[in-house]
Amino acid sequence: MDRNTSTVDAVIVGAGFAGLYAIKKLRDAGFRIQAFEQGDGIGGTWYWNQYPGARVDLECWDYSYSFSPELQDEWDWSERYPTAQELMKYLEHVADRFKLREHIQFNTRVDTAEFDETRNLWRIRTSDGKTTLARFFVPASGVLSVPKPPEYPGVDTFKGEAYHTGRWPKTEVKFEGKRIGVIGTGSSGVQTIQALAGKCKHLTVFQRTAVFVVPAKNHALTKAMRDRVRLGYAERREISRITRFGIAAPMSVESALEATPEEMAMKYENAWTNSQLLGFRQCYGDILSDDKANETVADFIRGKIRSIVKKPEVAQKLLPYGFPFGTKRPCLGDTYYSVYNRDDVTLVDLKATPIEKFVPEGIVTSEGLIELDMIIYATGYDALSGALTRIDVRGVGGRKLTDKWADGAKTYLGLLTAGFPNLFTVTGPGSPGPLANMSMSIEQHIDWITNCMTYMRDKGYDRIDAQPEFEESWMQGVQDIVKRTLYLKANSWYLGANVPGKPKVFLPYLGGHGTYRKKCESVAQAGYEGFTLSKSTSNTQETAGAT
Ligand code: NA7
Repeated sequence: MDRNTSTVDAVIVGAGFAGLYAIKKLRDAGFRIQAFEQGDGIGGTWYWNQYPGARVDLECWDYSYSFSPELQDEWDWSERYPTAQELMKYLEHVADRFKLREHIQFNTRVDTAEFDETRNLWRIRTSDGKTTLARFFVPASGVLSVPKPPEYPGVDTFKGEAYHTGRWPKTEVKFEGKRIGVIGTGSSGVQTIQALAGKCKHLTVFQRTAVFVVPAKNHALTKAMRDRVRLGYAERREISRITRFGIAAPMSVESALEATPEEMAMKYENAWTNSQLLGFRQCYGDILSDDKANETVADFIRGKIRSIVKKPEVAQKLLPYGFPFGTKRPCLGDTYYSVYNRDDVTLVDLKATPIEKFVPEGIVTSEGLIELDMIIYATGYDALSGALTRIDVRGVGGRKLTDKWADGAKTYLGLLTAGFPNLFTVTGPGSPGPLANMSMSIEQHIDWITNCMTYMRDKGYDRIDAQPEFEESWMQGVQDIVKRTLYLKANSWYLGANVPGKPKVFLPYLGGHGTYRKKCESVAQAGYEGFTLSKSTSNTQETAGAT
């Protein structure tokens, strides 16, 4: 073997929430591991998304690791919804506390991964020109990590500053005295807009689809608040593991259609006042499955928008229509709607006045040139499958992953894709991933993967692959579940609808985090039902669950 080639048990991609936990778990289980991270620091999503106002939209108690009670006890969150900077500090602390950095090679991109069928090894080539041979390949590269650029003529001709929220520069960006345009009004856009209003000469928001923004009610945390949560923390985490969204939030089973107007008004007012991401969806059991029930929430929030935004013509543009509430991830924001009462903020409704082109001075819409000094793209991501398909992955018979997934990503259980043995997808297509608490989803996946690899090592297996018929049936199940909901009515990133040319297939499993966890556990207990495990040396093969 030459100097440029090394061998490990597992290559991990990424040093965010998932990558760090994968490093810890696999190393502690005795595997030799090597992690590669494209950035020059820890943090993953939070490393790249340092844009103004960037915060997580789940409470810190839930969006954090649960694997270590000591970590939980020693880390003091300062706010209900921590900033990207605080989340980076937390992840850096985790990396130091558990001595994870020594396993990470920074500033290194994984370019290709090719499965060697004769030896059951992945041959992984990185941007430093080196090759690593690994029994297992664990891309923990994130579900929202490949920024999606805007698709307009002349984008590159703009002569001012231009940034994507998902690739925010590490150097200071100055806003004072500048005319800034923000394209996109998803979570990233909403947070950026709130942070920049009043901090620049003029802010122009280019809105393609009006979103539902519910109050964040972010606040600083006191010691008393932290102590109160810590008292019941273990139980809170246990409950989270069996719930639909991976959060200990009680979900109603009542129908909105059977509620009296007074009762409904009271519940919605309460959800608005004591808001959190799931607040409205908690009120009734049919919000995400019945159009009429959903419309009651949508209508309530539209009423709030009308009452906050003073100019009726602006309020009208901000009213979300055309997709049910909750089928695009709702955004959190305390000042979002009132920002539009400022004279130095302009809303451009791209449905009425579309962008025609970019020019050196700014953006030309159907109503003329808007001169800008800076453009911020808050245009989202090639979600779920994007990070993995950016790597040139070739499985059995040299088949390209991009060819296999040309009509939509497919996996069995969201964990392996048939024909690509020993490649574990973390919180990717076919798993609940972003439709549940991401940190919970990550821990559940990495725990399962570690147990599976340990089982294989103990039994002497060196290859695991998903059986195609189990994969088909799992993905069919994913589609069957979503058809019973309203999610297909929105052009969301869950569906790949935000990326031109991407197949429109709903990728996350909607059956709930708790149900999914049980399914994964029962598959493992049944000797990895639906997977084929084999040993290259003795040529033994065991097919669990073959029909
Ligand atoms: P999102 O939620 O995908 O939002 C992207 C926004 O950018 C959304 O408003 C899009 O409008 C808009 N967009 C995308 N392409 C264009 C073009 N070409 N022109 C105009 N507007 C465009 O990404 P975020 O980064 O905000 O949030 C991602 C997740 O991170 C979020 O769900 C949370 O989980 C955290 P559209 O709605 O597609 O019409």
